[in-house]
Amino acid sequence: MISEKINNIINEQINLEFYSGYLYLSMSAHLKEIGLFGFASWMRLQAKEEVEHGLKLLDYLIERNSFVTLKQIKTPEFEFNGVLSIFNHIYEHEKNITDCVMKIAKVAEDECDRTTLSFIDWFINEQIEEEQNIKNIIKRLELFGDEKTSLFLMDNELGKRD
Ligand code: OFO
Repeated sequence: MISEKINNIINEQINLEFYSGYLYLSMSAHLKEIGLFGFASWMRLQAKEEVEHGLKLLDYLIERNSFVTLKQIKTPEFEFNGVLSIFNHIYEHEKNITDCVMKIAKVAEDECDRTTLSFIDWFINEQIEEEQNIKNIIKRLELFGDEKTSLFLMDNELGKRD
C-alpha cells in the first residue's frame, strides 16, 4: 500500500493527464475546423496518448491497493491564435507537466517508495520525448514561417504520424 501523499499526488496527476487530453482535443477540433487536417490528426493522437497516461496512473494505484479519486476536469482553452502560438502553448504546458512528474519522483524519494520511483521513471522519459517533439515542430515553424506553403507541407507531414 502506498502512502496518502503518494496517493494524492498521483490522483492529481491523473486529472492533469486527462486535462492534457482535453487540451489537445480542443486544439485538434480547432485545427480541423480551419482545414489543417494533418495538424488536427497529430493533436488527436496526442490526446489519445494523454488518456493512456492517465489510465496507466489509475491502474498503478489499483495495483498498489490504493484508491482512485477522479476529480472534475477543467475546461481547456478553445480560442487560438495561429499554429505557432498553439505549439508554444503546449510546449509551456508540457514543461509544467514535466515539473509535476518530477514532483512525484521527489515525493516518492522522500517517502522512500522505490516502487513508485521506478514506475514514474517511464513518465519522466516520456516527458523528455514529448517536449523534444514539440520543440522540433516549433523550430521548424519559426524557421519556415507559418505562411500557406510551409503550413501545407507541414500539415501533410504531421498527418503521417501513426
Ligand atoms: Fe502525459 O504527457 Fe503530455 O501532458
